[in-house]
Amino acid sequence: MRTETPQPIHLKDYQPSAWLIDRVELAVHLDPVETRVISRLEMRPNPKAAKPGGPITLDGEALTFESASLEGKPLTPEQISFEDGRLTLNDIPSRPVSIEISSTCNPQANSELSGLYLTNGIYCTQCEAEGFRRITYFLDRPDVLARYRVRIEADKAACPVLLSNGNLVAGGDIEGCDRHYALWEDPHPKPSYLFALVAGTLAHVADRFTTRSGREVGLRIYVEPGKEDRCAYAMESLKNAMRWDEEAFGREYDLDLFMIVAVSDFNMGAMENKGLNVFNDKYVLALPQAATDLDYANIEGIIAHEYFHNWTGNRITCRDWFQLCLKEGLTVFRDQEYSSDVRSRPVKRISDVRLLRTHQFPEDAGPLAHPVRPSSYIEINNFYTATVYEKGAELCRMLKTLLGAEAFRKAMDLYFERHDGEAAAVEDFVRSMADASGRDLTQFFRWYEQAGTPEVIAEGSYDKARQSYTLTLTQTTPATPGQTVKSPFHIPLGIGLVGSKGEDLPLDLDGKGLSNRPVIELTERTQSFRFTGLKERPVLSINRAFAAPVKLASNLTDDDLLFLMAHDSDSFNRWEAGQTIARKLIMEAMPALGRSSALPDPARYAAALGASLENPALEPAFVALMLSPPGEGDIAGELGRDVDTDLVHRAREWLRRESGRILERRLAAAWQRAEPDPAYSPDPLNAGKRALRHGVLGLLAAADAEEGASLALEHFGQARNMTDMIGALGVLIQIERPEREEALDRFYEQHRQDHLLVDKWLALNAQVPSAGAARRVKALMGHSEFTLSRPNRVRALIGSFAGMNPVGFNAADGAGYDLLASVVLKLDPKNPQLAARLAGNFKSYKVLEEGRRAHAEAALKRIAAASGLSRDTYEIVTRTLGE
Ligand code: B3K
Ligand code: ZN
Repeated sequence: MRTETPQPIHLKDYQPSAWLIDRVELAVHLDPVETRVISRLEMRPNPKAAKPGGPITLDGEALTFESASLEGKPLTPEQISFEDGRLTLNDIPSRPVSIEISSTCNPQANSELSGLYLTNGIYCTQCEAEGFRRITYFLDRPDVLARYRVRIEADKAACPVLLSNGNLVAGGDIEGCDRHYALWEDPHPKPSYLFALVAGTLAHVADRFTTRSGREVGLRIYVEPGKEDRCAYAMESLKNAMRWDEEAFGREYDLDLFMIVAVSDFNMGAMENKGLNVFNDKYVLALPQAATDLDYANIEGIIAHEYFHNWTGNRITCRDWFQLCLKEGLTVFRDQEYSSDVRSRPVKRISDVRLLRTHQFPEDAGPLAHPVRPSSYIEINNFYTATVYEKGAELCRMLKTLLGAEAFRKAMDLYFERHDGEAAAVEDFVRSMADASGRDLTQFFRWYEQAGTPEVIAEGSYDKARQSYTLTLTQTTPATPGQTVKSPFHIPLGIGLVGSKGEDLPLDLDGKGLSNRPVIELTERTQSFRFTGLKERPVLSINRAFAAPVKLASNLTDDDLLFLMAHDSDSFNRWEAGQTIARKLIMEAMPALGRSSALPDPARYAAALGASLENPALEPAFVALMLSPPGEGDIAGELGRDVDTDLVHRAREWLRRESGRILERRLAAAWQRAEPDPAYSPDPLNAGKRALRHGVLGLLAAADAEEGASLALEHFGQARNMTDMIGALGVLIQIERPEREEALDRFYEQHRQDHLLVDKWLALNAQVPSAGAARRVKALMGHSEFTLSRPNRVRALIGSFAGMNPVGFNAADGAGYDLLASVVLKLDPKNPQLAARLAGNFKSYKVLEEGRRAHAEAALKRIAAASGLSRDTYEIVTRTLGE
């Protein structure tokens, strides 16, 4: 329990450790309530420290200390002191020493799921960011890299499988008892956050991979016995990712064994521990009748992400936690590129931008805004954010855009060559980019240090007499907490000038051809670009492929946007044009709905959607994305203040309803046309056809609730795979009709045996967009299936409610906020990481209209006033309130 106000840690205070650890030998005696860890550390003073050597202070948390010795000699009580869980060993000579420490921990009591814990009878660890200190006393910081040898000993019957990082070097029974042991050795030095240990009753599937240079790698996926038949897709994904990293980045795997373990209780998606990835089982297990197309895509992407960390994160790790984006942003970028290569690039790009707009833009616009590389934190686990991950990936993408593919690859090679085996900083990465390309990236570096989403205004004008087109770009970035003044960013923007037949016109920028790499660079606050040799007025297509994570406004007319929607050769901007028109229509509809004055006319927008529906050249998944207008959070962000979430919802529904009505016949035809192969396959084409059908069904239902509900119920009843089932339910939950409850009940009855499907059922319930949603969620919290002890359950019910149900969560009476506050308070003592993450759902409360804002603020204050709040929740709540 916390007694004092938590203090922030600052980037500027970074100091190298006074001691280094070269080797670690752990002996772990597993026991549910008293696991003993004896650790032998080979340590030496760090020559790079300001004061090498001196007393050794080791991090520790929730440990029971037993003894410590120096070179075999027990340390006396006078030589040992404790402060805030940390252990200090005094009188240590300033030379290489060997320290041995014995301590115990209690896995069964570990509800935080950080350190060593038990889930479904399986021992499992999670050490990132600072969980290793909950297993043994250690220099638990990422710039201390050591070689590990781990001996695990456990009851044979309870734990037939004993796993740790690296290669298995020995194992066997222990005479005279029911226990056995395994000895693991990891030849690669690693920081403690990459340590892992798993033990229990697990089955596995095995495969092999031969690397480009001929190394034979054994691949294993461990799951609960009986689930082996659900691992095939994950295994294929792993092999594809391994091959891709060799081809795209020249990176090979470096151990004889690569293991993945799927567990059902995990604080996040997955963890890249060296050679032993631990996964939330929802990102491993898949069968057509139990996983959706989206699940398949997530499995593919997350398996790849964790695997790619082996180079970006593990071989080159982070100097300190402020550098988190160095591994996370870069690895997200790599997994996005991988998915783009094995699936559809435009569809992946659009999906990623939608995610950025839903999660990162609001973060950047609210009280929790922080730079991609933050300069201070109270609890590092609060910084595994959309900004560090998704915006961090955008920065890597912009570097690639600025350098070009070839120079970017050279720069990546240089980065690996220079920093392999090191704990690096963001500066090292950007320096490799600059050195390999000869580009000055000084201004670009601001992207890492300044928070907030830049707003770019693009104004173009055509001069017929001169046959030139002048584009004036202006950038501004709103103030964010602690950063009131912003300097201009270095912004690369993909550009096209589209001729009247839809063709890309040659780009002649001040006499310089741009056609090879059609990218312009905005570095000033305002800058003009003049294109010449244009015989007709072109239509501007700017920020193609969403090269820069900015908000864009332009003087494009509705005609221009409709034209781009039909003709732009850049698929992203084709989709974006539709989004821009839809956003405008929704914004215009809002005051009209409020006052029942004249509504805008969506006919031309709907007609353009209709044309996309019938264009055989477009991939179904792309058309599905076209059909969906910007999300409610996106609209709220655009409004920026006094948001009435009900009105936003009504306006968006109005547009969907009108579009559905106008297109009714054409939608019905598309429904027939998009029928996928009857045998389920999760491949992008068939998945796209299903996505399109569900998009179509959604619009039909928006147009006619009765018809829509019956069609959706029929689709639900006939569904032969989980995607169709969830697709139908996703439509039904939007409709206030008895079919909704019928389908939800049937789903539960059919699938109550499968915990991943119970989670889906809870999540669907949580997303029913009604003012009474909080009541439904509260009732489900009393359901026998619900427990606060399982993160997936909590995220499914509470996370979906607060994060994906804007109408329900923001109900005008404040019931949604009260519910969330109560859950956060109950959860905080058990699992502070998860509690803080849920509390993050208040991040946009300041844009709400007065009544809602007051309710949300009261709920936040109720949390803030609680005594003994965790550092995690304390930090989120106080920052959100702006205290
Ligand atoms: N590196 C982990 C996340 C750890 C989160 C710690 N609170 C998974 C990933 O990004 O690959
Ligand atoms: Zn990651």
